[in-house]
Amino acid sequence: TEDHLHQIALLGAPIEEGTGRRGCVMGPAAYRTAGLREELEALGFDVADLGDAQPDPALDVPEHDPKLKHLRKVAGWTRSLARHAETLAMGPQLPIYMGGDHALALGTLAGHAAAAARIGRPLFVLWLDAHSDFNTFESTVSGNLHGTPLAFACGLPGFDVVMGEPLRHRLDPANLCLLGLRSVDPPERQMIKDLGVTAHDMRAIDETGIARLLAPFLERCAAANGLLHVSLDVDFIDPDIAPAVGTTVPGGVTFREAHLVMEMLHDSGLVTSLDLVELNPFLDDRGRTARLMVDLTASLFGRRIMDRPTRSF
Ligand code: HAR
Ligand code: MN
Ligand code: MN
Ligand code: MN
Repeated sequence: TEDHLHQIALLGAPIEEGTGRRGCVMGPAAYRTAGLREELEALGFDVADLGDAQPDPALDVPEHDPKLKHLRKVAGWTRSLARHAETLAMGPQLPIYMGGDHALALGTLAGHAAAAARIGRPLFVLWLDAHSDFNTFESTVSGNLHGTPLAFACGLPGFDVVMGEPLRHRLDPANLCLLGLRSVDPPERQMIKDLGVTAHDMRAIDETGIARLLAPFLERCAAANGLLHVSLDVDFIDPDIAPAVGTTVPGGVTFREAHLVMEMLHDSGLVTSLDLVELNPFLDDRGRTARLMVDLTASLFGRRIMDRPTRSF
């Protein structure tokens, strides 16, 4: 299509304070080592590596909160990434955020929601994850803030301290789709139900097939002329083939299911931004998870086995 993006910007977001475990700080370097830029260039894209973002100081936020781990650091990252994301979303490049743990989505979702409001198109979000990441500051038991970005983005109360002001633009829960779930906390389950969020767990994938679950969401996004932000958590994929993540959950999607999602996303022509999150290279097995994430990204940007008509979802 006319507004199809041929330019990609890579932005590193080496945040690891949202998890209970160190190592995600090495994520952006691992994507570079695994050749993310080169693979995208081989697909014909003009790729600019913008280097790594830095967190804001966020000195108004308490450094030590008894319940919420590294709140100041996470707030600083959120503010910085929200700004970067809003700017990138208004420009000609399609941004890929190289994490970094999933708390980086507090920032990217805020930024892309703000940009969508400026552009005047609805923001849709596809959340590929074993976890629902729908905890609030009230409901979180672990205090790990990578478990909160969707609750924050949907405008649930209690998060004002993160931005230092109320969230300006929230994500409409009707435009959100969670896929790959197999670890959902009871309060998250209730929140998802109350908000009417589309959430497909692994059982639904087993029974229905991943393509049949994804297609209606893409149709809705296309019909609404939506912008589509994809957030790919490493633990979406089965830990047998993607071990480099701190929060492995058995029973994840297969190699082909993951690639099929990416291939359908490519064919849809809808994706306007992408998070690659939770890669912990310290836990990897000879770089295989980093390479798998690069290969999945390549599928999303058009690497294919055989030619297909576009919009075949
Ligand atoms: N629900 C749990 C919590 O809030 C686990 C969250 C883990 N999240 C991620 N990202 N690894 O999806 O603590
Ligand atoms: Mn073009
Ligand atoms: Mn996650
Ligand atoms: Mn997860």
